[in-house]
Amino acid sequence: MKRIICLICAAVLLLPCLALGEEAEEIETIVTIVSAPEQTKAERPPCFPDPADDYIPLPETENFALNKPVKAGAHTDVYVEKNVNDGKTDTYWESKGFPAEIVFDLQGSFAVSTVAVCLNPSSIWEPRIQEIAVQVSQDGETFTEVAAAEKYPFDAATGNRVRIDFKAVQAAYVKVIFTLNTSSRTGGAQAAEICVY
Ligand SMILES: [Ca+2]
Repeated sequence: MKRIICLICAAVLLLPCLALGEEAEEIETIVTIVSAPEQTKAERPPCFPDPADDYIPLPETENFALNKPVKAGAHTDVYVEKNVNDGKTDTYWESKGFPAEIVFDLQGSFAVSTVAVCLNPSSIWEPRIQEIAVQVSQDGETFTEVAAAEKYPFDAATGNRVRIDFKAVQAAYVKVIFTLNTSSRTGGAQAAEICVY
């Protein structure tokens, strides 16, 4: 009796398998080959909102500080001052302590009215406040304050950038002075890019 029950069970279990096997043979295989796009980093589909729409806007005029000579005091680790005006927000300067001064030689006298300080826009860079003042000079020795020290909030939601506007003034040198950074990850000033317009 037991043997009969076992045979019936085996038949019940095998039947669906046999049926599936027959069906599998009938399925027509269709393969569509799609060429992969040239993609080296994460990209936003066009239908998604662009986070940059919420960034603090920067002037579209020439950035007089871009790739110009720059001097600063001691830096942290490998985060040297030449990273601060190389045009890339994924490289940055980090001072060793405060106050931290960084001076740009604009290699010419220009009418300037805005300094922008940018961190990497990635949200990995948590919100923080940095206290910043701006001075200008025509000879690189005597500087005049054009923007007094003020606390500026950096937030990835607005591009991790701040914009310091002041009355237009002729300047051949621009000094940016940092006196505070509330980030818990550093004891110094941080800037991925400093732009002068
Ligand atoms: Ca940079």
